[in-house]
Amino acid sequence: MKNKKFYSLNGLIAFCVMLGGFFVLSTRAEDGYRLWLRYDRLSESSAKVYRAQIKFLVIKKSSETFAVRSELETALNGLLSEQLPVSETLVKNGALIVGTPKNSPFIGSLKLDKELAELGSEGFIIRSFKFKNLSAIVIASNGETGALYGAFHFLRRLQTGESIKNLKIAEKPKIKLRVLNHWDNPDGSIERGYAGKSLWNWAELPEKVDSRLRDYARADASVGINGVVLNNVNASAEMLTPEYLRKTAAIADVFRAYGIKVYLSARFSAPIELGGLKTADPFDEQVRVWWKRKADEIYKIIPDFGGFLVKANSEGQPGPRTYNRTHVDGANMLADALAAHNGVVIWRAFVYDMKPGYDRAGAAFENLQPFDGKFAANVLLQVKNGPIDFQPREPFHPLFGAMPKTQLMPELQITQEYLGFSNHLVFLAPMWREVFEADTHARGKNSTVARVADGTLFGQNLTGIAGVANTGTDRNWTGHDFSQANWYAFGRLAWNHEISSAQIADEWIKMTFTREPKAVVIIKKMLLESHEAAVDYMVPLGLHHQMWGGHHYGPAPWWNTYERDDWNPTYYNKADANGIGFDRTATGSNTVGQYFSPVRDEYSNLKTVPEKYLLWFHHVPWDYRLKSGTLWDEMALHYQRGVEWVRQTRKNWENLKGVIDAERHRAIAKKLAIQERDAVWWKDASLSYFQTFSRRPLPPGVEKPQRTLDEYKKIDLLDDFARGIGSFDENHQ
Ligand code: GCV
Repeated sequence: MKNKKFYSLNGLIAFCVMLGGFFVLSTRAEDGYRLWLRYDRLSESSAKVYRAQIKFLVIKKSSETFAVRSELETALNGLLSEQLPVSETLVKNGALIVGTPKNSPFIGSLKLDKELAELGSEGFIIRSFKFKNLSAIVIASNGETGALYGAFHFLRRLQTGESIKNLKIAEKPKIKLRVLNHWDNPDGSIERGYAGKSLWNWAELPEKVDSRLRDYARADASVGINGVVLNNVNASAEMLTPEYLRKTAAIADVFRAYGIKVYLSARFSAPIELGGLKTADPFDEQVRVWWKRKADEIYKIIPDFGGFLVKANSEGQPGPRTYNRTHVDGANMLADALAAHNGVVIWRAFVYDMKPGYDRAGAAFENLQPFDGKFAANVLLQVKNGPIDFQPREPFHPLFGAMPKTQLMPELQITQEYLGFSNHLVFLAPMWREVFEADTHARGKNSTVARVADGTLFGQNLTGIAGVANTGTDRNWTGHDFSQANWYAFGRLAWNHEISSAQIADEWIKMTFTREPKAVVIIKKMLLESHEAAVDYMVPLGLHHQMWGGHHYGPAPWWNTYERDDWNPTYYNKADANGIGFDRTATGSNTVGQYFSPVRDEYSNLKTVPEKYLLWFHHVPWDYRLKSGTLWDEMALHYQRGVEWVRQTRKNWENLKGVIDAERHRAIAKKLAIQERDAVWWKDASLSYFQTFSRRPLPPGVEKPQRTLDEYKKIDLLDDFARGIGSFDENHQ
């Protein structure tokens, strides 16, 4: 991708295009780098209204306030196209006063102590004040980070065209640790990364720190992300060497001003690899001492280090079970080493063993639920949203609700490993909301996954949420310009899981693309419908894990050659002459029994299981009657519907030509072309294969496959893609 400047004048090209009589707008070239923090000048009429209320900025000038001050100055000067005067103390009519009671005498005088104390150091208030002839807006928090979050919140109102009159806003995050997990390797590659190389340039660090890291931190802070695990959970011990710790410290120095702590994935066997010990047994005294010393060493150079993330005894990673110890033994040993420094251990529940005849969906529960109440106070158990592995749709993970004495931390995947990489437009907020809103019934009605996560269901204090990052060195950060929306949505939902997908989409569109009302409606529809459409053309009605082996791009429902059965799509679809689907009820694996009643009863019963989970829980005859037809016909129609959605979306996007800047419009149009091709491929390959069992014709309205099943089996869609339509990074050229 071409290297362009952050504020590229190069692309200041204005278009005036009439579109269907609706749109007359000017656009300028954009490369997506500025994300949702573009701060371009508002229309003169909006700017005028805001300028009447914001005449100057009152904020302390110190290194502690640098992040918030520079953001506000850049943003306000850009949005209002006026150089705002800045003062430390002079409070006059039209002042925007920002700070904490400690650094702002004016805020100190407002007697907000009790209110601010309740909101904590990350919470904030934004309030309009009137004193005699003076009106002012105050953004206040007990902490610098809260003031920064308040500033971003205020700026969002301006960017999205909201009123700033009579403000009375008080916010605090619902979840404490809002963490991105980067699966970045020391060599710069990213496991399941589809947007270039790692943002951390280990070879150049710590001497040279890429200025891009600050923009990354700004973007994170703007949505309230306060933690970043820098390296892959398939961890290299090298990350814990003094050399890499110095590099990590340099990154932490940049992030600190933005309220972001760094964490590292720790390789469990590091005492052997780095310490020369013979074992990594958590009960071995030398091992315990090694970790304690390592923790001391880390905190010496990174005093606010967050802690360790650990993938143990999973997919070949070392762990305590290698030494006949338990997950608790391993996690608590590390927790002990970090406790003195207030660090946490985030222990992953993504653990599954291959036993003959077993159901992978039940494995994490079997492995970890018995340890409820045994983990140390500074351990969080990180649980993927569903029981298998970030599939396009999964029912919620049965561990949610089942470990009331353990701090469960949902893990979401922002990067689209199973969802078309950075080629497909799939907005994930609706999928995540579906999980948050799922009712576990652990304590009767309204025992939602969200309430497990935010600690209100079981009264837990330490809470967290993780998202596997989708960023890289691509100029637009995420490969697909629309994938930026998933980074944004993760942060917004981590802050408050009650924000609707529609609101998140609305904010993001207005800040990232346009505030033109009709365009907003069109783009919002694209975003909000996209997840359901992707499920339709990939894995409708509860199918799962039907992707090509290894890279997981494109369909391969016939795949059965992996030694590990549970890596084979055939293990999951179980298609045969009788029907299709994984029986997880009492007549099958019975892992549905891991859910509380009445969820387990609802899912067990063919009559009551939601159609979206049908084939997740049941093996269903091809001629079984669903609400509107036989299973076979309905399945085929779902695939076709997904394809048609992409076609229609391409048309809708075409209609936005001239409304959206030319560069991003073109890039997205190319991605949508790829998505259409892939959706057709998914439909054709899947139906061709399943038809060999169903032996039924395609129902009317479903197009015939373009190739033979043999061809689909032979051609790897990802390879074909690389040879064909264009490489990942070409799109912005
Ligand atoms: C980081 C899936 C992915 C792996 C990933 C693993 C995990 O299996 O395919 O790439 O490893 O999940 O979450 O640990």
